[in-house]
Amino acid sequence: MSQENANPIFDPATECASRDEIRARQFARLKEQTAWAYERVPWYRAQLDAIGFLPGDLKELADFSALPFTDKGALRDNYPYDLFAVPLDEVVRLHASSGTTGKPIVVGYTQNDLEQWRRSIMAIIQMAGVVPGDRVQMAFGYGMFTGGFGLHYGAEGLGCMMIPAGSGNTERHIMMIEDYGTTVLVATPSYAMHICEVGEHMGYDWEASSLRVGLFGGEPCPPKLKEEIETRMHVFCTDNYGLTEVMGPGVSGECLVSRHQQHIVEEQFYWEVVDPDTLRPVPDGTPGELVLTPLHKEATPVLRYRTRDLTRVVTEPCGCGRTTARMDKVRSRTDDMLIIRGTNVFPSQFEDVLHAIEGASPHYRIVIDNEAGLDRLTLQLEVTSGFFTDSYADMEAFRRQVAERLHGTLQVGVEVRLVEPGRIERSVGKTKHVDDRRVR
Ligand code: DLL
Repeated sequence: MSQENANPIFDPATECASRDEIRARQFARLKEQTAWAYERVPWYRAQLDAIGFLPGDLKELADFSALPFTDKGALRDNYPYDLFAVPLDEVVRLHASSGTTGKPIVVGYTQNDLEQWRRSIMAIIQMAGVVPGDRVQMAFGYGMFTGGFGLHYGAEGLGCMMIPAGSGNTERHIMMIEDYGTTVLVATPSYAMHICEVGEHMGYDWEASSLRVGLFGGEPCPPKLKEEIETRMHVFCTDNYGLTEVMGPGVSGECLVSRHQQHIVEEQFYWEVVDPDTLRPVPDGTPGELVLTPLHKEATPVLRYRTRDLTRVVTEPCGCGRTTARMDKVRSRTDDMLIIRGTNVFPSQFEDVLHAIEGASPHYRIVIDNEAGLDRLTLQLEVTSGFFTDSYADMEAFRRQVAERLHGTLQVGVEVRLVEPGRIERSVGKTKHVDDRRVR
């Protein structure tokens, strides 16, 4: 699909500046952020003290790579507020995302953080061809997940009409698109595909629909899926990337020219790409793990956050006129985090839930596949021999209990299938708990 609309640049002064100007502005902000974290967060002070680094030692950009990384573990260990850099009465919003185990990781926003976030979103949605006056229908949930509120306020800020439908109830989404003349749909790509298929079954004519742009993100959008959504739903499908730890959505977005890469909002984020083994920076354009430092974060500043996302970043100017760096689509991670319908799930969370349930054996397999475009999560679980009975009612009650506990922890539905003791294949080497059958 072509996007005929004019695609003005949100802020030419920052998005079209020379590379030197961009890096110079980033360096000035990095100095501020490093001092902010050092002076206000004991954990950061201890990290920097441990290597004898004072914020004043940042004399040039290259010095920044001497700083230690921050990872999910640091956020987990400091749950919930120990990494906050402002008094809690200056925090006006909390969001959270799954931790590897037990507790989630929590981030906070001051009024100014929300304003910066709004600006990032305005930049990336305008890249995608969204203009003031567009009618934007939200299919992300409005909850602790950053996707709903983040994109909501950014789209409102740009002057769009927000339709806060929220997640779920697919038929109602289709009705709203038709009745309200929705022009932009915000969703995970897999949920967009599902909406498309449900519409087709209802006999909805996507070609005649008002829908023009898909603002998708929160999970990888493989090229095949993108192509399929564009052809069947007749929308211009754009992908945007972000993560809770550094802000939420709004880190990078796809413009109308560079369809396989995403412009990083460099006014807000300093990016580095490192070799995931040596953790040393790699030359521009070389694949590696993305490391991000938000440049304006007051409530929860983060220095050198290891995203675990694998990508490559190039800095040549883009045909759209922007000079901001572009990252390749993220297709894989260096850890075992799974993204199920936009929700982050770690196999270790299954482990923790099962460990606490009497009768659940340590032998299980997590199977992920797609049905009608939607990810489906199934747990095949062996029951311990002492617990296994022929009573259907007992086993069904047990199955339900496992499913409910998993749902409570993971925030996504899991179909639990019980199997007899000894049925899950034992492996000789590393046990493979996850069988991801999704087509990529
Ligand atoms: O998914 C933020 C977001 C919401 C981005 C809505 C875009 C739209 P988390 O729940 O913390 O935050 O998950 C972050 O999801 O490290 C990636 O592995 C993955 N991810 C997010 N967007 C994309 C994308 C939000 N467009 C983690 N392509 C990240 C590939 C993505 N992976």
